[in-house]
Amino acid sequence: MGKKVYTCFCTSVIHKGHLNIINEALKLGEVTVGVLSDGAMIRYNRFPTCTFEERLAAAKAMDGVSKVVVQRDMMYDDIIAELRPDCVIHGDNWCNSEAPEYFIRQNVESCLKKYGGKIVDVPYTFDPDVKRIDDLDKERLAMPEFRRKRLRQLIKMCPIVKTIEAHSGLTGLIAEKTVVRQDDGRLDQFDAMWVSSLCDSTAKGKPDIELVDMSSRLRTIDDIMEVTTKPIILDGDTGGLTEHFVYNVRTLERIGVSAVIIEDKCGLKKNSLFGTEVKQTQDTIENFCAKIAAGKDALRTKEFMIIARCESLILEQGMDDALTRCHAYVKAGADGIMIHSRKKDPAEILEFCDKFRAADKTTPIVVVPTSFNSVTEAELAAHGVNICIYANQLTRAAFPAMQSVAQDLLRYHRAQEVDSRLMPFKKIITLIDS
Ligand code: SPV
Ligand code: MG
Repeated sequence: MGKKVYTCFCTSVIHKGHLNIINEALKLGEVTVGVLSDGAMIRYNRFPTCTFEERLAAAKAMDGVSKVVVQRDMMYDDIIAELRPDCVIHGDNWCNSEAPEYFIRQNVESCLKKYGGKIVDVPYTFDPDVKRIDDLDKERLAMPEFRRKRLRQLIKMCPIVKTIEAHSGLTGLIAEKTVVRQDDGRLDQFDAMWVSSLCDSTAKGKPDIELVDMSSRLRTIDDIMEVTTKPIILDGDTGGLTEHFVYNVRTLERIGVSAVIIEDKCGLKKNSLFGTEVKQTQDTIENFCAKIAAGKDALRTKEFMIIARCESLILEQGMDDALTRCHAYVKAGADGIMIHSRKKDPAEILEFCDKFRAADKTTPIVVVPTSFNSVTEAELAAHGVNICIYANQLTRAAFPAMQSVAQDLLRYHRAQEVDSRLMPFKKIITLIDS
């Protein structure tokens, strides 16, 4: 009797390379194909360009495959325990100790070792057709119709959508390409990007008072979009005049932004992290609801999200005011709410989330844990939060590093003393696709 052979597919498009693996697998015995679940695929690799059901159907349609199963985790412990295959077959790209998949190979090896199973590494198919198909699949993800809907898809797929600030092509590339291996060996990456008014203004050397106008914000978004595929949430400040907001949401929707978050302040906007130290005025519920409703009315897709940000806790107006406002904003059509706080202790935010969720089970909640930074993503998710935004950490990391290098160049009148703190350009350009 032939051997039990297992291979897992983590792809939206089946090409020559996959067919080659199946052919090699068939030479060994009876082939079971695992299709990686959406949740595992988005942490491991690229966001799928087709649905899970379509990926499953494509695997079932392959000649010679005896069985198709769902692999729910990027690690193989559960699936190997369930199937006990004699061998797991995979492209030999995972043999490269620099590749993120290398640790997955190690995981497979240790799972198989328990009962004498083997890994079969098949030479990776380097072929111009395969590369072209792969490039096309990636490029598709950057197109507005794919990128725009991706935030709503992620909210359904992820326990919490991990979002990081980007304000340039380079920070966009960091958001797009940073992948880490967790202690448990699993890979992780960010899901989405936040184009912060604070960081976009700071990058331009300007205060965060809605001085950087929409044309300039769109230029920043375009720079990011040119080199990334992940969805974008724009910090829309107050949304400006309703008469302008209705035009701006249409532009954002058309270019493929996924969401705009507007805050319930009016007059000269100051950054929320100043709280009551500066004069800030909250809009009336009535006016802000009218702005949300007008924005929703202007949209042409069901994909783009208008998220209402409530400043009641920042402006010390109390929990009840925050809850009343957020429920009213949802009633006016908001697709999500963002609640902000500048307390160090996350208790206030968590209390809000619990109370909001008690009355509204579905509307997405967004938080920005800058001040209450001890809270973990898992805790936020347990309190019903859907999107966690790391709103300014990249800017705050880069600024002191650049400032101290500038000071030392002036201090030593040469560059040698700073060199050990610098990344070689050769390494930086590995981020950039050529
Ligand atoms: C931003 O990043 O610009 C924000 C979030 O609006 S905060 O700075 O915390 O107000
Ligand atoms: Mg802002």
